[in-house]
Amino acid sequence: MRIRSIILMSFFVGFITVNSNAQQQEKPNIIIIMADDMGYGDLSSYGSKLINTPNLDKLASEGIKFTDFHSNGSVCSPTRAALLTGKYQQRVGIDGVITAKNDRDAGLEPSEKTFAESMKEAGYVTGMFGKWHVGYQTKFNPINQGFDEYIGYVSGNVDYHSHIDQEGYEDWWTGVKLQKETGYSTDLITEHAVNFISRHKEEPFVLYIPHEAPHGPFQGRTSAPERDSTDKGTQSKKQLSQEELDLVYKEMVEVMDEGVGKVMATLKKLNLDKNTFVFFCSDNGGIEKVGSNGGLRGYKSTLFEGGHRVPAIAWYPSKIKKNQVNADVYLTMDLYPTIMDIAGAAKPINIDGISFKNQLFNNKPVIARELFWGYIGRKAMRKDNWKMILNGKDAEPLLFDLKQDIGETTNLAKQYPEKTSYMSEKMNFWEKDVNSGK
Ligand SMILES: [Ca+2]
Repeated sequence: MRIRSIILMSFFVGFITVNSNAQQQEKPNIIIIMADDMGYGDLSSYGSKLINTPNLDKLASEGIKFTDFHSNGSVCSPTRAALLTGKYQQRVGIDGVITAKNDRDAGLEPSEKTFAESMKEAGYVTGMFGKWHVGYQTKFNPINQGFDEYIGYVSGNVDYHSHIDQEGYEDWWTGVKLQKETGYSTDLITEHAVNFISRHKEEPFVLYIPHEAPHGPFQGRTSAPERDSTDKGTQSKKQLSQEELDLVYKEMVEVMDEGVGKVMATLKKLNLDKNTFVFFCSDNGGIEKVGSNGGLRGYKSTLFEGGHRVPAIAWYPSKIKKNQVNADVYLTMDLYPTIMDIAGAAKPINIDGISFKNQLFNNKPVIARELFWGYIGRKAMRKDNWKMILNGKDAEPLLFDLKQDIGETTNLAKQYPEKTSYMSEKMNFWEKDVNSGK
């Protein structure tokens, strides 16, 4: 009887030990890195011949490179609202850019539950360093949306050196307090991210690193500041030649890539690299005058692929097999439920995104979905390889077969009237649905 108890006891002790290790493994660290306005062709691993991005390329070769990942918006604020809430941004009233000039009272409502709030409930410490762009007022600050720590700027872009926004306001915050720092914003963002990882190495963390690069103003590490607080914001005052612009843009992406390398080296040094999921993507497509959208049609702010098909990389060597190329269609809003799923936390309810953990870890086929984009009166829809765009109420419908025509050159709307009318109807229904709560 006694021997039996001892055996039973050792079994339970063993079970508890194993269980506690498993618990630790069940809570991996999560890092989301987001580039700003970086085009589909701006990384070496996505075909850039000009820009060298060895650190992001390494993440891709050690994990998954996505070829059909999309930002929710074709401009900044909408994509960030979708990332934070897991919903189509129209549902939370952020269909367009929250501008430094006209929208100083607007923002993502504090009542919206962000991924940071959900991850906090799941036992994570949460940090964010970089660009917010979903509200200027204190009530909208990241600190009041679930982030334990925040350093960065709340507008769409700041001078990389003076940290002044487009309207001449100081815009560099520690939490809800304006606090000046000296340095190139990309380097400061990296420095704070690395510091956060070091300080929280003993507990599960979520780290959101929304970089400024390579959004304008186009400034490198040694460029002179262009804005001061008396300046009501003429962006990029200094006129750069195309060649100078290309070189500074290259530097901006490469400094960000260097920062990704520092974050990854920190994970390795602290022995966190086996238990950290890292996801990288851009918040919308590249702009017209610099960088590359890799041959896609359109640019930032359009609903052609160049406006929203973006580079994206997933890395988690202990769970994700290396050297994969994934051609499934995902949107930024899918990241929220995915990281909750990876964390083993309860799935958020009433959202539009889906978890793609099983596709990442187990190569399960993705469920077929109809997906939508909208931007100030224009809308687009994706169903399988078909993409439809309505550039305004009375505009001629555009229908493309992306499998044959990724450059969206041949409008097939007249050849496929049934498909065109089905998709038009779906888009109208979607538009009504996402705007119904307002
Ligand atoms: Ca952007």
